Amino acid sequence: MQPDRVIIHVDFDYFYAQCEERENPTLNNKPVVVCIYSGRGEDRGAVSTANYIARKYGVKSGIPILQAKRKLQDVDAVFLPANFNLYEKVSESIMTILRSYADKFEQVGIDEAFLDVSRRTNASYESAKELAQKIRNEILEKEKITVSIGIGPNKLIAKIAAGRQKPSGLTLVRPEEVEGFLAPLVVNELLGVGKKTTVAMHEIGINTIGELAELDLEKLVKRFGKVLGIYFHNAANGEDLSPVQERGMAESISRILTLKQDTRDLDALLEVAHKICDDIFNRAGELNLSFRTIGIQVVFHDMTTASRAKTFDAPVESLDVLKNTAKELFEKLLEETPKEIQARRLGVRISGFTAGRQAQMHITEFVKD
Ligand code: DCP
Ligand code: CA
Ligand code: CA
Repeated sequence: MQPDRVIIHVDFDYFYAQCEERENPTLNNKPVVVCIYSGRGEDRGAVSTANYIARKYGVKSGIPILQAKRKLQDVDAVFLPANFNLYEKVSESIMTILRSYADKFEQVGIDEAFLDVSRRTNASYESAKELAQKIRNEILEKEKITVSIGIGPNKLIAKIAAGRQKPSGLTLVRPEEVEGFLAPLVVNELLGVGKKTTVAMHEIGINTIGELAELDLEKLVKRFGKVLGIYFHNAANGEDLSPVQERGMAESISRILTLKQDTRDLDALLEVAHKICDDIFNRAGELNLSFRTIGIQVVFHDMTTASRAKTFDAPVESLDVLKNTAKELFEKLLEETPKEIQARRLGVRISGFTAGRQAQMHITEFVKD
């Protein structure tokens, strides 16, 4: 049997919007909406996230910017374009703080992480709670960002707990409380239960995690297949053995952008592609990664996609090589697609990483056990 574990999950509150508030105090007490503009005309694009004041008006991630503007038309709201460099910088600083509190650490995306604190707390939930408060205070003091924290016997419970009392929440679920904690929650609180699965579960009369937990495993397997059926059964019963583990080096760095208009003009494509090249080359430099593979990707106006790549024997050292290779690849790709098909979006990707000296040191630093 696995020894008792204590896992902490941390999720930063309304993260992109909170970064903007931190940088600009005049935003205080106003609805703040962070937007990802598509570049195809004013106000076209989607809401990335919004602060909690804006959420009261129904603004949330993923809705069109225009819809958000309508919802907030009578109030003094602020709409800002996403500034990813800022969010990445803040995220990195907070992750460094979090890592220092963990026996084992796992970052998930830009604003979440798991900390296995079993050893340093002696598997005590009381000391885990104190630790969580310390973590929260340090992040607030040093980075001026509020986070929500969940504590539980595994990653599944810790993550659900962190989402229960946002913002600035701290939710503790001891092993003996797991069943009662999960039972009343709706099934889509479980990771992997999306819209379709929720509907499928409603069809067999399942609404809550408690109901799912009581359902015969055989019935679940019949309906969802062996792998998913067993997963749902275990998850609904609060069981999750997955370890907290440091994620390896990124496999690739890429960016994709939408063209101002559909085109197959090479210069128009390269204008955007070179911007992306600058970006990803810098990012690889920051991470001290050398790459050997350069790839391009195009989404055409009919939503078909195509990609091409080239791998070098030795690491690519210069931005010029990256840009020239991207150019070659786009040229070839255009030649090989029918004349009437126009490009709409394009991306550049680098991969085949080898770590520079500094990055290697960084990686061994992570291995604490
Ligand atoms: N994000 C995005 N588009 C989405 C969802 C999220 O661009 N459809 C970005 C913006 C968010 C960040 O990812 O700030 C983190 O996503 P979360 O789902 O954790 O949402 P928030 O941190 O914004 O809010 P919450 O306080 O609910 O965690
Ligand atoms: Ca968040
Ligand atoms: Ca998140």
